[in-house]
Amino acid sequence: MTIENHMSAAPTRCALGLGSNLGDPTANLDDAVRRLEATSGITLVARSSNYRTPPWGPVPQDDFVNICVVIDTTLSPQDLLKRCLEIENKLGRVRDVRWGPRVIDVDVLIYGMETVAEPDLEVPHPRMGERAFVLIPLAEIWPDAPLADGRTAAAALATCPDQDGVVKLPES
Ligand code: PH2
Ligand code: MG
Ligand code: MG
Repeated sequence: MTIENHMSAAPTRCALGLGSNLGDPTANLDDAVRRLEATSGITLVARSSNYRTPPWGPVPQDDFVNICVVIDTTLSPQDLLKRCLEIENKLGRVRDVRWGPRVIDVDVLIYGMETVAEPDLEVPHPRMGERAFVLIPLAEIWPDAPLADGRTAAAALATCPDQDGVVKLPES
């Protein structure tokens, strides 16, 4: 074993949030998860149920299907972001309306205990603590996930508004 191999960094536990409201949302999510799993340097640890969620934000649009996944990765935060964007592009994501409809969105929510504050990447995700469409799937698979404000996902969910519209979909 080379020194490089011997010294290779331990993987970091991360959470990703995925959403879709164009085309066949559950098929798009499955496709994205398959591509994440097939990525060298990423191991899938857990995938949440699918949740139908009312659109959050200023743009009137169809309901989303949202999930979260937990992964272990040896990729850096920037390389993980790059891979997420690559998967979005492969699935045909077009970036037009901010907060508007999308074939697939893959967001880096949590990267270990690290804080990243870069123009293109903020981790932990700054708005996840108030969003039921993120916290409900995340708390299902990683209730102790550490948010930016020091709360866990489960604790944030306990005071999170807009939970009523989020519906767990049957397994397909
Ligand atoms: N993503 C948005 C805007 N609004 N609403 C729901 N329900 N789910 C999303 O994933 C979502 C949204 C922009 O990232
Ligand atoms: Mg995004
Ligand atoms: Mg998003």
